[in-house]
Amino acid sequence: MNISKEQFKDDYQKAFTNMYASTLEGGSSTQQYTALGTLLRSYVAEYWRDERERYIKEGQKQVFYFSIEFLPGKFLENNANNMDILDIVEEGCKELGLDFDEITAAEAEPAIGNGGLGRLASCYMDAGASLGYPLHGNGIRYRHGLFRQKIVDGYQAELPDNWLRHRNAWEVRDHKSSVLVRFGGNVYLDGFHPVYEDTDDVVAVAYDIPMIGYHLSTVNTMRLWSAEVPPEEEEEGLASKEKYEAVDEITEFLYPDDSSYEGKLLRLKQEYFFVSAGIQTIMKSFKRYQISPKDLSEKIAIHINDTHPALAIPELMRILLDEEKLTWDQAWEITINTCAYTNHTVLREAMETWRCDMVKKLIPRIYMIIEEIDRRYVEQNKPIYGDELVQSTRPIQDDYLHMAHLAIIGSHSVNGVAGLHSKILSEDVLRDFSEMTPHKFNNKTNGISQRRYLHVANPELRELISECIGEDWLTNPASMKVLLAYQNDQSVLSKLADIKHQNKEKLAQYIKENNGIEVNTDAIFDVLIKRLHAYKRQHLQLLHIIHLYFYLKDNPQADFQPRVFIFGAKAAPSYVFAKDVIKVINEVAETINNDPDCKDKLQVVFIENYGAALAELIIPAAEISEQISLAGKEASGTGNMKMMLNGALTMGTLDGANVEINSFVGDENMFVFGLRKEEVDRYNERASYNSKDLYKSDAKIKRVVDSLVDGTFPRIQIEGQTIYDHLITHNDEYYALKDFHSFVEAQEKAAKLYKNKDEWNKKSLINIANSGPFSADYAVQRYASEIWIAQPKAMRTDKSIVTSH
Ligand code: 73E
Repeated sequence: MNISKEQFKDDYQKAFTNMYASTLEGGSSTQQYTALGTLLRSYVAEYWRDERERYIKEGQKQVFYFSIEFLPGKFLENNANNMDILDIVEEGCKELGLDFDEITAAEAEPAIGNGGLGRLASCYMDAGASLGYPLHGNGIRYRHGLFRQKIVDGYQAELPDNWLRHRNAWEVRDHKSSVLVRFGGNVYLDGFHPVYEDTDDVVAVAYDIPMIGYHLSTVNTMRLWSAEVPPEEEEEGLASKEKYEAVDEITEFLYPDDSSYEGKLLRLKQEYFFVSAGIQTIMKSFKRYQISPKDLSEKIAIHINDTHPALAIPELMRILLDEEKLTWDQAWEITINTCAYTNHTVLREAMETWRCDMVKKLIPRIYMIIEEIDRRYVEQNKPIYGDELVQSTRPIQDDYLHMAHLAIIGSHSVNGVAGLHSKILSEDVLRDFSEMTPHKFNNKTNGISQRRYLHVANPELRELISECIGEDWLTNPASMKVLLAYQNDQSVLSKLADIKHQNKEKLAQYIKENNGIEVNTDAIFDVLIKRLHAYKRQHLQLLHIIHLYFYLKDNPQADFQPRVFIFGAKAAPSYVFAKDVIKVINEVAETINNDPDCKDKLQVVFIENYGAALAELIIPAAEISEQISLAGKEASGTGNMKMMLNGALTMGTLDGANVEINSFVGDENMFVFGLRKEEVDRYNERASYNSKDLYKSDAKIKRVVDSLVDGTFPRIQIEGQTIYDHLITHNDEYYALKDFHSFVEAQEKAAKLYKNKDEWNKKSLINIANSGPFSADYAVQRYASEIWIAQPKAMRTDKSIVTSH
């Protein structure tokens, strides 16, 4: 975008005064942020509108990404960067006497996602807009995002996240796009026509946020829905207090569970609410432009991100049947051709199933349609595939609705999110489906936004890379490979090390201010940041740290490679094991950080309230990227890609996308350890793993595990016992003890390598150079060309958007 600094400063001052009737310098940083965000949004407003109209006029195929979570991170810097005015904004603020860092800090993070799933959706929004694809988000505007985590006495406490307190500068409430969503009541068919009685209606109000592409390629829309009482009910005084409360509740908060599922009615309501609102809107706009529903799958694609939006399938059927009056067969063909589904997990506890009586009561017409989908599925497939296969794959089984089955049956494409994960889906978890419809199954390895995680989060590294290889990599990340030519260039390697050190200093400063701990910035920064879950095995790292602690206590004079272990993780509030792991980490940290034998050698930091915003501070400072899930459990992971991009070396099992990282960089540039997936399967099949035997026969393991319960670390009686029981009494479900020695060895290898700085820096550079293929841009291109069959717009070459300001 073309704008001068002077013009920007002028606009900013005016915008501030318009908004707050006072002067910019006297405003609070929150006000300064809000006015700045609003101003930048106004810069793209006309272009945003024009792009929406252009898509329709040109009849370009639109893609709607339905996701119950988005995790966009902060908007300001990323949007300014994509508008090519980040420097102008930064310098302009400075010249106006404002502190840009304070302004960016004042932006509330929209924590409307839990972790990887939501963050992936947002990376894809960014990539879609940057490449000029008409890719729009459809989700929920939760008034409260994921809880704010506070550590109190080592325990996680959960505080409400009121991210909308100061309003969201980027959103536009579009009440004219409101739609009615019907719940409950009775439905019966009068011929083919459904008659509704006594329904409980809710209005879905649209809030649109612009998704601004890099170099302003295009501006797409992320539409988030908020529930309100229908205005007619309000005006006629028909709505009771209970009704207001029940409606408010629908979009009040995000369920705080990651990779797990609870069959709560409210969650089902949320799912139908945003899906119905989204599908109705899509259909309405097509009517407005007189596009025949028969052409739907040529004009739009609907992406179902995990099973939460799977009701899009029967909802689309409902509209095609009840409103468009198509036959079942016509409607079904259109639905399948329009919808595609991504699976993100193989964990049993994350598989959504709903009690049929619940679905029937909440959304009776939708349930009728699901029953019919099920009936026809059995009728048509039994003669071809036999009873066994059909029974195991039908959507309704034993009075439960299986959402993954519905999603697969109603979609033309089913993909996993990394090579290994997709293989597990088609050969194991979804084998019956892939036998019946192999053509639907495919892999789309996840991708990340290099703009956010490198260009914006680590500008010094961006500069260094551009100094070496020019600027092509900014839009063509595969060409980062050219950087390999510098792997023996001492001057580049030492600049790389300096940048890492500066980023470590920045993080150390944050840790000092927030944890009161002064960490040794010459130590290895060993980082484990992700949601807390037993399968991700934060407790394995904990055991390793305790092992090092004992080593130092036994050998206080040993030549020990200093280490700072950094954790960041939220636990679902009802997940006892996960919460107990947090407590134990904090108490182990307390003991170690206060032990003079460990001073400047071994330090443990738990960073409170880890989320998308803190990730951007921590990732550039990471030297070891911990990706230590049990093989076969982590579908992909994306933190692994982000840390690799910033030059960290992966310490990982052959799980999820670690396998692809390994294939790009080779064994010599990462630390692979642990059981392979096949080995885990073998132990499971034969039930031949006995953690208690291992514990009894292995003195090192025994000592470490016993320390959880023998008072070595005070104040963890109950919590230490939980982990002990998990490991010993309940047979160590995730094989942490089995992988312990292999992990310790890999860690020792890393410590040894770190002493050779040149070698380490070289490997770091090799990791950066090989991270290009993980760009979300490529992932979105693959989705577009292989699943959505959507085209990007022809790109402008001049890159200049001139605003009317
Ligand atoms: O491996 C990650 C993956 O990188 C996976 O665990 C995560 O999705 C990421 C993006 O593909 C994920 N989250 C959920 N399922 N898989 C999930 C399930 C239910 C609620 C919230 C999140």
